[in-house]
Amino acid sequence: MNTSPRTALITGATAGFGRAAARRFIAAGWQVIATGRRAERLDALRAELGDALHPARFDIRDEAAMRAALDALPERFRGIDLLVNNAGLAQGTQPAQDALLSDWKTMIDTNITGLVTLTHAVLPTLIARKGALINISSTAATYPYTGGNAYGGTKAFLSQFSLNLRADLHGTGVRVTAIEPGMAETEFTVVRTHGDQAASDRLYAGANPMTAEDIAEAIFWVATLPPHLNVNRLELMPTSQSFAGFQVHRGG
Ligand code: NDP
Ligand code: 8X3
Repeated sequence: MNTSPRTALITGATAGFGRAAARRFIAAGWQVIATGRRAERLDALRAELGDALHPARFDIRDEAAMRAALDALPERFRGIDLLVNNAGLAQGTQPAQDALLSDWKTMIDTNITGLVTLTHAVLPTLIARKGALINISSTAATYPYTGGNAYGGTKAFLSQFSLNLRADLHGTGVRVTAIEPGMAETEFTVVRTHGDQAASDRLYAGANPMTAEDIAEAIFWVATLPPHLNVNRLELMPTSQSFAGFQVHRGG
């Protein structure tokens, strides 16, 4: 990365980690291209953060819209030093045998296909600028749980994709990191449950989960390390969360 990188493209900046990261980077003097589908959220962020923020509204599953948004970047936002692949979601909490195939396809299209499409488009710029790529994976990439099924699969892809990118980008100076958070309170669970705010409130109640700002700080720390340092993967959990044992079914 250049010694003073200036422009970050942060996907999924209309909520949660992405919005907190946009605020964190702009507070530190960066420019941010903020993406997401909700125009009113992007407009509000632009009003809050000023002209250091360029809103780019597109659905990450829509390749033509993504390419149009990249083509339409104002000149001063074109030199992307940092891509934060954050946009993503879980859909459903049911075990695989009860899950909706449409939910699985939504997660794969968003968390994998959209993400690799954008990464492929931005890589030449990152290489030219010796930039950095931060992928927001999850503890679900490593630790299976009932109902994690396709979501965990998409995040495992992302963690492994990150390590393989490191190998391919060897010698280019481009840094690649997978950040793997555990439980953090954002809109994630409302989205996962198709709008059940009460279920989201129950999950986080009394658990003292991580916050969007915690993860934004981790993203910012990784991005601003000296250029000779690469964090390959960074796993974070709230202190209140840890590991359970294997489950055993008895009785045939
Ligand atoms: P939020 O639901 O709060 O934010 C998700 C963001 O992703 C929104 O800005 C949303 O924007 C964007 N997004 C979702 N789908 C699309 C799409 N099709 N096109 C464009 N943007 C999209 O969740 P978080 O901030 O918690 O999640 C951010 C990332 O962190 C995700 O990849 C998630 O899997 C991961 N993560 C979350 C954890 C948690 O416990 N919260 C833990 C570990 C990882 P919009 O709806 O406006 O399009
Ligand atoms: C989100 C964390 O545990 O809900 O990636 O899968 S978890």
